[in-house]
Amino acid sequence: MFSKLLIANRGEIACRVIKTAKRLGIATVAVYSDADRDALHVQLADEAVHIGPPPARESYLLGERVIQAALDTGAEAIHPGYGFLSENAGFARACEAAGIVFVGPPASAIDAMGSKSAAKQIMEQAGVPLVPGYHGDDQNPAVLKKAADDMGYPVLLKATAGGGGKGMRQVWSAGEFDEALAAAQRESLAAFGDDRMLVEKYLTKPRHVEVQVFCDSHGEGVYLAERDCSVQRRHQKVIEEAPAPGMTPGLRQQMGDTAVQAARAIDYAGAGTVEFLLDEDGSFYFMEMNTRLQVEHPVTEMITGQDLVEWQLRVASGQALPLTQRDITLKGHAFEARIYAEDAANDFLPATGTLAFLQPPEESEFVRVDTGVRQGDEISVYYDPMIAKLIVWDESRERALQRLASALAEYRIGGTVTNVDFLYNLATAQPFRAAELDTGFIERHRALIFHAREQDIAGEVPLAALALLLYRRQQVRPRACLDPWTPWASHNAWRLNEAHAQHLDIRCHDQDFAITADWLGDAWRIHNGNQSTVVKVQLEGDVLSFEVDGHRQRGTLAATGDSFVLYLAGGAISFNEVPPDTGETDSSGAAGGLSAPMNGTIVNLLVEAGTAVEQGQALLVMEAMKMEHTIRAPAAGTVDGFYYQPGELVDGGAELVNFVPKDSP
Ligand code: MV4
Repeated sequence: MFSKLLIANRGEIACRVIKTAKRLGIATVAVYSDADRDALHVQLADEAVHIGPPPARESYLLGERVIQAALDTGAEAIHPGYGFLSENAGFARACEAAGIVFVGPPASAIDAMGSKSAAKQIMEQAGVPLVPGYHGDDQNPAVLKKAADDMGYPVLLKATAGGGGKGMRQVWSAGEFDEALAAAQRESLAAFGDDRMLVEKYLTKPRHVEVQVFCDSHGEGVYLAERDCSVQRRHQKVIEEAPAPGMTPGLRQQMGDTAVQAARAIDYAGAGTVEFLLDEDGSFYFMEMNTRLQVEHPVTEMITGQDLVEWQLRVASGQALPLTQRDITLKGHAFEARIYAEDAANDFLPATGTLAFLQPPEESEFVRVDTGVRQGDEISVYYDPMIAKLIVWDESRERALQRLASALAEYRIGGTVTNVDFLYNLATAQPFRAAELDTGFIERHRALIFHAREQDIAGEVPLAALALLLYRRQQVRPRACLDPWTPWASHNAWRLNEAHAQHLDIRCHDQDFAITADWLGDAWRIHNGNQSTVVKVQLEGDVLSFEVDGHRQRGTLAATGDSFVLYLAGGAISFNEVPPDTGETDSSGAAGGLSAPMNGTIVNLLVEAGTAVEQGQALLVMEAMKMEHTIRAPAAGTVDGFYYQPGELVDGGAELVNFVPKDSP
């Protein structure tokens, strides 16, 4: 076994690999970019090597720097995690050439699976079932049309050079084939520089079921059951589970043996995943093989009781597989939900910001949180905005799903927008509970999943106001006051000849509430308009215990700047104090500058300073989260100037443009 391992990755997977390495007594070396100088994976590793500026292409993707770091620190092996260099055959070869073990499959296996169409041809020769279709080199439209007619409609046109859902087009009848083919070829040529097509029978409600395989260097290969990853959005997995609902032992063995057969076809070693499309009639077809440890591997670990990173390290060091096929037993059911800083209500726009408040659910034998961030960390613009993977297990799917819903309800994150509410809606949607899974699930149940939580504003605002009031008092707790009885130290709003009343103006969901809180001696009467509520409250640390008419509940207040989120049993309520009206223009850009929606880089200024512009006219382009954002004029007016030049980094909220509306005085 290795004595020192370098992890060529960052975030949760780097932390996860380090955890297993430590447990095995293996010293660990992390690599980090400027943006990750204080990251959790750097803190967890025994050593760490700086490898470059934040952009991955200038740091984590520079194989030679990673290898040099391993050589400089005496690491005998490199674990690539997933993404980055994990499926880069050239990097695997470079490790080998440097005398360093690449914890993964042979470079030849990575190459073999790198091209989707070549992979299909290899699998076809190995007797692995493919979706009925035409994968030939003859691209004569008449040949493609005949193949479609022979297999029957609907068919799916797939760009040979495509993948991950890109370059696919459904054709529902012979009459529309020619036009669809021409369009698909044009799109493929534009996207991939290659217009070759394959034609497949279109499976209208398939499931994405993938099999975890493991092969050692002694010719042994096993499968560790399957995972259902059908719930995807734009080909990104959202929630994964193991085992696949409705799987029978017979079908599991059939798919497992086929997956191992696929691995053997390319002399595989290490952890691999064979992805299948599972049709409604139980037939299954090879889709692709991933030559890395998958993001969702923890659900397999939870039902098999195996540590797949330990298996990887043992196999990479030449050991035999820890278990034979008959030794692998399954117990219970597991789910994984990917917690992201993204705005589900805004087409999942990636979000950035500081994790000013981060309170994951408590971990136990039932709940596991794999994360690479801590409270106070920044969600960077340079990398995938994953906050954590929430993994749950229990003895049945129903109980595991209940745990998932509870754990999501307890996941408290303040400072950036997240997809937690979206995941909660998904996990509690009746069709999901009924395991009515197929790759179209999210699209089909949009209304169920994308609804905003019914907010009981009237019931929650009084609690929010009280939480704020107590929070404020905590903030002004007297410093080492010499006289504990001084009236200045009292916080019960006592006033001479006046009721003990406190006033708060809070804004919640664009509504303003003028709240008065009267201290009654053992409780508060909260006046909200013509409603009043008597609330008993206790503050223990950052946990508030409320009681209203005998109903008691706990809440946690997250303060991020002058914004607040009160997390209650039934959900969260966001609010802030209404700023006093100082007569200044608001910062929404109606006057003064326009602010950056998130951290990013200025790409291009589209107008000259001093230019008169129309409302909606594009003024500049910035890049963030690998996406371009156009900043537009909020009204007709004049651009007096820009505060940043192309290439400059800007923080979220920074004013970018000095804009003067047309009708301003
Ligand atoms: C299909 C299909 C239906 N019929 N092939 C999407 C990306 C790539 N992995 C293959 N994909 C599909 N191929 C045939 N003949 C439906 C999909 C598909 C899909 C597959 C797995 C997971 C999610 C998906 C989402 C949309 C479409």
